[in-house]
Amino acid sequence: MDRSRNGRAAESGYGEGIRNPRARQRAVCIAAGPEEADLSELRELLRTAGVAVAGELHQRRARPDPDRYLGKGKLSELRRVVNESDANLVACDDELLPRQERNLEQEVGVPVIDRTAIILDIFADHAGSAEGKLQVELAQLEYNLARMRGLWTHLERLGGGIGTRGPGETQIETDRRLARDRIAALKRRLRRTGATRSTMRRERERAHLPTVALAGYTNAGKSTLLNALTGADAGVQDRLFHTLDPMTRSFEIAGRTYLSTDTVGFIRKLPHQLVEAFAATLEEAMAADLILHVADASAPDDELAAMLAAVDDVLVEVGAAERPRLVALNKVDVVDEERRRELSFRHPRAVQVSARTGEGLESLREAVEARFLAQLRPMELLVPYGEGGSLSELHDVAGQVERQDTAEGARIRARVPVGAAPRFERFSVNGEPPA
Ligand SMILES: Nc1nc2c(ncn2[C@@H]2O[C@H](COP(=O)(O)OP(=O)(O)OP(=O)(O)O)[C@@H](O)[C@H]2O)c(=O)[nH]1
Ligand SMILES: [Mg+2]
Repeated sequence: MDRSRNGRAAESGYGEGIRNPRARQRAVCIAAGPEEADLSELRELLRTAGVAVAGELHQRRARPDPDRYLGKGKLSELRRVVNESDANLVACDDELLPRQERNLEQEVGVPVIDRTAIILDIFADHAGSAEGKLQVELAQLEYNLARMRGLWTHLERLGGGIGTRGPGETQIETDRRLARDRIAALKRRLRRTGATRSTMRRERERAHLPTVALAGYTNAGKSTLLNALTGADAGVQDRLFHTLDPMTRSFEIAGRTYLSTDTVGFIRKLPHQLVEAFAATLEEAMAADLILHVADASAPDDELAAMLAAVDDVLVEVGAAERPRLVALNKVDVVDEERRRELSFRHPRAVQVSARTGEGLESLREAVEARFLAQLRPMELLVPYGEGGSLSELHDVAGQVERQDTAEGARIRARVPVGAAPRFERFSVNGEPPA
């Protein structure tokens, strides 16, 4: 629930804890791996999910224990930390195998939830559109089916808190078949909504407007940047995965109209169930002429590098590896001069911007335009006055044009995006199109 939007917390007069049962959940975060884990992102995920963090515990080992995730000794330490901190949940930074999860729960005596389940829960909470809800439900079912638990979380939201939604274990076995049927039905429905979307895309393509997709780590400021560029009013929140549904808005650079799409953010170890469920949406959004990769420049260097790489990975997964890309290092308003210099040294081709203050947006527009200039074809046209429709279309795709009115029609010099050029070919007076 978007608290700021429904404003219920303020009106009800009840504390968060009463209105939101998850506020009473207190989790101990755990991670196991060869390097000391940075659990700040898991904390952020939990904060977004409304769960308090009561403590954390790392274990350095080559790889997690295949049966219990942690080693024997660490397990008793975990029991102690859970007791001492009065936690009622354990949150794991990795996706757990079903048996690791079961064994951990038995050993520690409180519910255990993994990174994937937390992300799925946040997505379920933030999904707004019908399609988004179907996609999240599909991902949750796939995840739950593998663990034979809480299969009907999507139908019966008991509100018992993260990881505890659903009527319990009793019906699970008998419901497996129903779950598979439901998965098949969801896939069918998603294919149908996907078909509607591609119709919409064809409409857009017919307009031949150049498209810019915003991609980036969750919370990097994609929606804020969409708003700054286009004057849209996309929702902005300091929480992870605020945006789930794509939003497309137009903006102008030098009189030429561009379309920009904001969509779901990425994260390290993005659950594959979600990537699959959102694949159609993501593929479509990322099939843009240019991908504007928005990154949070206020993050420390290693974190920034890891986030940039995580986004690149997802782009590969959704088949957008080959698309032209431009990096926008956002939030430079909170970055000092020295760090800015360092950033421009490390990322010489990136544009430093602040979607919040508007700083650097002009350079960003120029950089976007520069990418498209290479894809523009200079054309000299003679458009008869009777072709008013073509003329206004030309203005949309070509922006500023040189125009001279003659007896036969409007003589126009314009730089037309190569995709749109063929439609104006019949008015061309500058001979053969270049090969
Ligand atoms: N200081 C600063 N904060 C920013 C800037 N741009 C965005 N933010 C903040 O960063 C947070 C996330 O911004 P969003 O625009 O919602 O980020 P997003 O990438 O769309 O995030 P998701 O949709 O959740 O993936 C919000 O608190 C914004 O106010 C910026 O240029 N400077
Ligand atoms: Mg957003």
